[in-house]
Amino acid sequence: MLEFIQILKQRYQAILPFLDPLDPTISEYNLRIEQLLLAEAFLRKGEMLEAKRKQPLHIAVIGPTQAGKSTLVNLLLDADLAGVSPLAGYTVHPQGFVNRLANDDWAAVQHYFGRFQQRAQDQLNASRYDCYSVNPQVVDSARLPDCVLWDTPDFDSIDAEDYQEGVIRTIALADMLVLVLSKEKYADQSVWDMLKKVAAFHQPLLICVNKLTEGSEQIITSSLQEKWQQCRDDSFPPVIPLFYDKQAGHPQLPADFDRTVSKINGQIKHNKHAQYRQQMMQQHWRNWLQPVEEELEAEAEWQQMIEAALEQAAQDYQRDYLNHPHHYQTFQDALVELLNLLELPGIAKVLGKTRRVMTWPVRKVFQLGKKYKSGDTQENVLLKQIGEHVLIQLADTVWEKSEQDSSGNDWWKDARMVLRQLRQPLLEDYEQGVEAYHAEFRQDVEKTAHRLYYQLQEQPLILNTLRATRATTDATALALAINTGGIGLHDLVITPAMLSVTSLLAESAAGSYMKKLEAELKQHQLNTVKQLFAETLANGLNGMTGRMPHGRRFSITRQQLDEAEQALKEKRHGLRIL
Ligand SMILES: Nc1nc2c(ncn2[C@@H]2O[C@H](COP(=O)(O)OP(=O)(O)OP(=O)(O)O)[C@@H](O)[C@H]2O)c(=O)[nH]1
Ligand SMILES: [Mg+2]
Repeated sequence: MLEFIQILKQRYQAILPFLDPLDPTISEYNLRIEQLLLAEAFLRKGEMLEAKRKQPLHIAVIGPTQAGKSTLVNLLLDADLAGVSPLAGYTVHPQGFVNRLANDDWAAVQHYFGRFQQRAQDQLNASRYDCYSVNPQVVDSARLPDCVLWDTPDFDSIDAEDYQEGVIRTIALADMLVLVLSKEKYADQSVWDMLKKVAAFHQPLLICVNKLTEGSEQIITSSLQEKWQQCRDDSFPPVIPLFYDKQAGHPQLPADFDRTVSKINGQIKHNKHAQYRQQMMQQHWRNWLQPVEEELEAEAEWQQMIEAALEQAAQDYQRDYLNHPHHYQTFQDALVELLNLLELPGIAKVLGKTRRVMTWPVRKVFQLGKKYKSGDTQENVLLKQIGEHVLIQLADTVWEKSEQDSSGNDWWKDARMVLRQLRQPLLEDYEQGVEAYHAEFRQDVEKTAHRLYYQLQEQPLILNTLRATRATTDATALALAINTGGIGLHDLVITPAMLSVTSLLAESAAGSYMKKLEAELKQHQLNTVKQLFAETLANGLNGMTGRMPHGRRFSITRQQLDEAEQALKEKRHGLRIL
């Protein structure tokens, strides 16, 4: 699941720059990236908790810039370890400080921070925000329980967006939060936005209001409470006022601070972490995956369109060729071949010629301004037309879809563009495929003739009768009939010479075998043509999605999505056991 969330977040981040700056989806995508950052960190903490080893307490000090976070960290540690400065946005990396823990106790943070690099505190610099430090100097402060105390960057300064991932990672790592507000900053929207965001973590929290002047704490506390109730459902946390100690030069920590912290410590519910994670994931899941679903749906629709177009193409081919009484001639080709095998070459030659002559006018009709190759048979011309028709029809539908597309990911617009580029090479590839098919299928025609011939050899009576048959009409008469248009292609089978052969065959004991062979040849031809469609047209069209501009695609497969959803459900199941 963690991996899936990371991929999803990365895809959103990668797609953002491709969007039009005025596109309203940008703010929506930014929000999702933020939620995914939170989810990723939340899942990381979950992994950490599920590892058998006992984890130390992590406390994160968070707040707007210049609220005095680093100052409070030093105060709690009773040591000046965190950098304090009047420059806004001074702390820009998560920095951990260890109170009474052995190094081994907190070693798991390295794994938790993942791609973030651990550096020495003085090696942290603004050129890389994906770094953090854990100070090796172990302190012994009575103001805190044994823990790692984290100073964090702000979330409201100009550059805050650049280092927000570090803030979120540290917040999710923390078992407890200390929110530092100042008199000036407590009402800032950024504070309440952050509190709303991290509500899903269900961490106990403590609010410290810094830079207070005597007498103002009451008003601020009640204002805080009011604001809290507007943005959070859980109970209002303890508020600790911090007054400035001029003599000491830092705020004064109330004497009972450590007691307040241990009270909050008791509210940590690690056993509910999985449940809270689950709730968060389910709350956003559909929304996060909406553009992914749209992309997958568009892809699935595209697949269906291809399948439907090719199914229609196969039907057209059957209607206009295989089952067409005038156009179908493959089996006659087999019979001509049979005549050759029967050593009736004279008749075979005449019939072969007749066939060629007779297909000429048909070819002429089919040309319709387009130049087909001279060797093209009627079947080839038809197949090429079917291929063209498939591409025209798909391009039209894609164009319509792209005009109506409101999904925001422009899938159909990209598809339209790619299809336009792909159409010509795809068509050329297909036409070559048609010719190759035709040449190769010749072998199947010959095979059929041979099968018929072998069958006849077992029936010498028919064979002899066939051999004895002589063409009763001479070739001149046949040619005359053709030239005067008195004979059609469909009549070929009943030209006198053919008639004697086919009727003899049909009426003989070999008749049903001949019919069976014809049906088989037809079926085989249909399958071969379907395969031709699949290997050329379908392959090319399916491959189109891979050629679409990758930058704007989520490219998450249905399988990845299904597996992630399964993992989400399984977790829920596991929780019931808990
Ligand atoms: N007057 C007054 N100044 C304070 C108090 N607490 C902190 N400061 C000063 O406020 C400035 C900011 O303090 P920091 O602790 O660095 O604040 P921060 O929240 O860590 O700020 P960033 O790291 O920039 O986000 C420093 O100059 C502190 O000395 C206080 O209670 N009163
Ligand atoms: Mg700081």
